[in-house]
Amino acid sequence: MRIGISCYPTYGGSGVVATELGKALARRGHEVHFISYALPMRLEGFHERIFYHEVPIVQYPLFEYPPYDLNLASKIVDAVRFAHLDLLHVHYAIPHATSAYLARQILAEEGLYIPIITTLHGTDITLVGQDPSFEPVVRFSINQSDAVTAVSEYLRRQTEEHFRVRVPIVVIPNFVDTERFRPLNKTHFKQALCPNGEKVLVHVSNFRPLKRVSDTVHVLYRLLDRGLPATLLLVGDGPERTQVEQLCRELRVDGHVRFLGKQEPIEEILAIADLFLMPSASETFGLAALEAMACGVPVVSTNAGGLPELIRDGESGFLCEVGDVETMAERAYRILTDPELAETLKHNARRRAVSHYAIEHVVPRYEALYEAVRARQPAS
Ligand code: GMT
Repeated sequence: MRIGISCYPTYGGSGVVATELGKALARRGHEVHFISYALPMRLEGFHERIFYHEVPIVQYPLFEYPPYDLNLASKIVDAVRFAHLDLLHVHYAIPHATSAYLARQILAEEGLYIPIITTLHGTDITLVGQDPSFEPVVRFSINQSDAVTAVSEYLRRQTEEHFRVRVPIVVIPNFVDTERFRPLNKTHFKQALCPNGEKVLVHVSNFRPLKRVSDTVHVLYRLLDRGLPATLLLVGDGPERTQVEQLCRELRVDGHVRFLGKQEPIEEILAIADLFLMPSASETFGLAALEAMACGVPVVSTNAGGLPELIRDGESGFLCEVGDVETMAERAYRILTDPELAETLKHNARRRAVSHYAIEHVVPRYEALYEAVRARQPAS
């Protein structure tokens, strides 16, 4: 098949999922065309069946805000016409599903029908999508899609509750490359970062307020207070960065925190982690936690959104109430001071990632959906 994929190319789970899916589809013999305003972050290297169509962002004195959605729709039209795409798979509804719909309407005038599969990821439904300034457009674009998927049961329910959707929503969970993300021995790296045998806590996010990055610092503070030597590695960057740095200084734990910025490859960092922290206020799936689990790292997270679908409380990590840093710190302390418990959680985390979320189990579900959508496609 010739598949067009549109996604955000920046640091974020939906772009990661879209890119990893595209790469996997190409390995399985499909031709994949990424359509975005920049090269997706994980689209490194060269593959004979992967193509990239850059959407130009046209500046014009009248445009205080350049209309990216229209540039994207035009680029999709161009890719469908000249690369003869069979279908479009768009990730994150805003604006991708809407631009895809517009492109489909334009192409229909030429007698071409391009089916649209929309994958809902998170705040396109749970936060920004529900804002009245987006809501009617999001609902319309979802309803116009030929198929809609959600990354968790939680997200499916949220979409059905908040949007009057007419199309059935298929849950296809996120996935992980369990070969790339696997337990690795990086003793030298660990010794360099933690020369005194400190325990390593890792958090990865785009530092938006809903990620509650400050809570990781409060957890660290409590661990140090209980006399446990520990280092917190903060991976990623975003709007909360300055505030988190400030908190580290106020709590006098700045010497125990390393801001690593937007790092790839994350698996090298996860290889030295004793614990992964995800204190999010909302999370439809929690891809970063899944990548940690695949590396055999236990997770202490909140019980928000879709996280209980991913993490089994007491088996592959621990779930806590949002904002309850006391309990998070207590669970973290238990894991970091009880080698037997840590070993069990590590083993279970890796096993769950492999048995439920391995890329080779999940990608065929998208392929089956593509086939089903094409089978009911109107003749063009
Ligand atoms: O919706 C967002 O906040 C952004 C989105 C992204 O592009 O990173 O994240 C969502 O999609 C990820 C991939 O499916 C999920 O793993 C994240 O849980 C989800 N984020 C939220 O729900 C906050």
